[in-house]
Amino acid sequence: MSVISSDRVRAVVGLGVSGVSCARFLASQNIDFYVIDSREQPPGIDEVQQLCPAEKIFLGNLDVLLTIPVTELYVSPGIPLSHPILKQLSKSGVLMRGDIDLFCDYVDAPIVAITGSNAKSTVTTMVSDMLNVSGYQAVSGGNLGSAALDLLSEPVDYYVLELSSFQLETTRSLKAAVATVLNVSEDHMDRYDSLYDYQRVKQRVYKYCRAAVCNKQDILTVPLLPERTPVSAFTTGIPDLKEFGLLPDGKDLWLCRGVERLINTSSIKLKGKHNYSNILAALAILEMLNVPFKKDVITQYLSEFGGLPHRCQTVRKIKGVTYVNDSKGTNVGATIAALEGLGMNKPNIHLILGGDGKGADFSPLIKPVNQYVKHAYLFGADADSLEFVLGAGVSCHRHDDLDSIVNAVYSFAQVGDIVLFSPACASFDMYQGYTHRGDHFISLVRAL
Ligand code: UMA
Ligand code: ADP
Repeated sequence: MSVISSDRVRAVVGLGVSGVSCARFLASQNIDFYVIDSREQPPGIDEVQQLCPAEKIFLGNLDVLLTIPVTELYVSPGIPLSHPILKQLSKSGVLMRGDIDLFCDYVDAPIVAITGSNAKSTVTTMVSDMLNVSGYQAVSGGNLGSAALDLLSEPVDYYVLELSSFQLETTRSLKAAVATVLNVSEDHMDRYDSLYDYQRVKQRVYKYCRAAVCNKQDILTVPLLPERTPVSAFTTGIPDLKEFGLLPDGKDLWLCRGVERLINTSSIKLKGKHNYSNILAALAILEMLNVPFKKDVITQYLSEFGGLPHRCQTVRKIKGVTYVNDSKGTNVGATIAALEGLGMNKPNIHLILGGDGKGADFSPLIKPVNQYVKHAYLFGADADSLEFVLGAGVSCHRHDDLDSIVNAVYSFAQVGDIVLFSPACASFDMYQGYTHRGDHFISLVRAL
């Protein structure tokens, strides 16, 4: 049963980036709301105190939610819906929504919705950039950059949203013009019961979409949609008709659509098959939006786009050794992609990894590590588990921190080697986030 507007009692739960964006937006629409955060001093409290009367702000725990007559909550992505208070409220009929749902209530331009375990930020950025160079007005945000609601103030042709599984848990009103799940591999296993449970949440992005794009090489991304909904696919293999893929021709490698050659990879700045896959996904999304392919401007763009910071970025070369920062490699799938992207015929990679594994199974790393890695350097909360899994195939060196690893690797590495910092883990055991961790690595390498 839907409640009429005046019966709706709203509460914003969590005062991080997304919670504050909800509070800011509701206040701008003159809609009343409560604010609750389990922390005594949440990050967004100062701003929210300007937006909401003091008697409607509750800090310290979520219990108060059981005593106020709420009908709908805007739950921050960092709070799992399995939280006992939220579960109890949900059972009694309280609607669990999120910032993306609120955004969908007010949005008036088509949405491109992008999720996946890896490559979301890269593909989101490329789609938005490609739309802009093709003559459209597009903005991007969501799990990347600005919160979705903060994008609503300006008129645009397209919103390109990166959506995390956490955001999708509370999203039910999304009707994307094009939706995609780029890939699915284990992540956030400390929050989900199984890979299936996680994949089911990712697949929510497809609900009610007008068109979909999936990864032909990853069955977990394939949508279950009514037959009338068009679905396009990308692959790093040779594509079937109308699919996007790679076509080798002598020494050349082409991005193509079916048999049509679109762009020679030699004119693309980003390297590695995983990056070609990301570009193909972006091109497939543009086609599903009916945006004409402007070869010249897209090729020009791809010849200049060097990727986002902390994703397989070369920091510097010292004495013939290349140092690469991939601090955004926060799960096993990302580190495998980095190894496969950089790996050569003989093992020449010094891999630095460790941190909080979020409950992941590290064993998929064994094969690429044995193939491409000379030495592994381990640190952080899950160093023991990593050594247990990788130790039989490669020499593992344990360290207390990144400083000591960078010093050690400097003395071990030889001309032609690559030092790859791709932790396969989240950073929160030792850092404020992947950016903080990556910046630390960069500063250590620059100081060598
Ligand atoms: N928290 C509490 N009590 C509360 C509310 C939050 O302890 O009452 C804690 C959470 O457990 C979490 C932290 O506060 O540890 C931050 O949670 P949040 O929901 O307040 O996070 P926001 O600041 O709103 O940022 C979120 C996304 N963060 C998460 O999903 C954890 C940001 O993605 C996103 O950019 C932002 O919304 C805007 O949409 C970051 C992220 O790490 C980059 N995302 C994960 C990922 O990419 O793997 C999903
Ligand atoms: P996300 O936003 O999903 O975390 P990013 O674009 O920030 O994605 O990239 C995160 C990590 O995934 C980086 O370490 C990057 O090197 C790696 N990566 C990029 N493309 C792919 C891909 N197609 N498959 C697997 N990993 C990838």
